[in-house]
Amino acid sequence: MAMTGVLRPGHVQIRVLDLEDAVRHYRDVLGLEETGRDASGRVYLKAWDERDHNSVILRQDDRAGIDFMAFKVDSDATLDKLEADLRAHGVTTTRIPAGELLQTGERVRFEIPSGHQIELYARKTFVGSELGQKDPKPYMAKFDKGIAPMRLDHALLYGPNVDKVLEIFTQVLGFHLTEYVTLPDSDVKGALWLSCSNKAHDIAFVIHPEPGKLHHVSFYMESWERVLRAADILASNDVKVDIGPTRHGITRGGTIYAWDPSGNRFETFWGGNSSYPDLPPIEWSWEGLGEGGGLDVAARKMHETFLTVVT
Ligand code: M3P
Ligand code: FE
Repeated sequence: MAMTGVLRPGHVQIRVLDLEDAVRHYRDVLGLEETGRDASGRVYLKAWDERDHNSVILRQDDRAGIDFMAFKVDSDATLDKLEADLRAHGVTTTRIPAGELLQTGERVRFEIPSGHQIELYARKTFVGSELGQKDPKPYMAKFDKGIAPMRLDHALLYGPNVDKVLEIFTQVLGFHLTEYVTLPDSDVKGALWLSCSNKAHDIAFVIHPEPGKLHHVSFYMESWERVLRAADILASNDVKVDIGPTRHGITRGGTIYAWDPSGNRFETFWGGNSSYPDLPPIEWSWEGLGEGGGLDVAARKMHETFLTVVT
């Protein structure tokens, strides 16, 4: 598949209650690399297999949650075109100047009907991975520091108007719907998994009365074995685990959900289906999500925290 338009999740800005506690978590327990700090005090990090300067930005605030999630697009021309397409669809956009985030070009920011701030950008400084671009080794011992995911993978966001969000992502931004859950006794799609790539999902939504909420930010693990190793690291650092290790029926990915020190949920995720835009999406019923193992294949039940604990 030729990848054009929107390429991948590029960065998330996460609000944390105590910056240095959060840095200890994201850098030392999760094992991301700190790549910078800016004048406003925000901390920038990236995972070992990412080549652009940053993918996670931590901002201290008195309220946890997500400020915005951004997607990298393939060119400045695509950025201009998608901005025009969003406006034609009735979405208000604003331009944030290059450099407002370290090593990151101009961003187009817009609010989607679920109350989340989404951004598109075309440029971020290529810093490379420590493995290099020529004849790279597969592995470095230092990648064993912490959980050490390969990359930022996706986020699951909670908010209202999921039907309108589906329209924007599929009709304007070129995503395809990979899986969805219908609400009890209805055809209404209450949860969506959306991909701009060949992955099982790059962003997902669950319907929720309060706008702009974060369910989790997900990091991609190299193997199921590394997810199990993550469970040991979480336990030895007294990190509170929500669910797992188990497998999601939806996406078929291996998973652990756990909480950062501010109560933001994160996921260590491995595997998952491939997706293609020509394939019809997989449908899950509400019972399928719970007892059918959509959420948790091993426990085959709905976990109350899945629907109620968000930041
Ligand atoms: C995911 C996710 C669920 C399946 C989820 C798959 C929640 O990767 O978004 O956590 O049923
Ligand atoms: Fe996830």
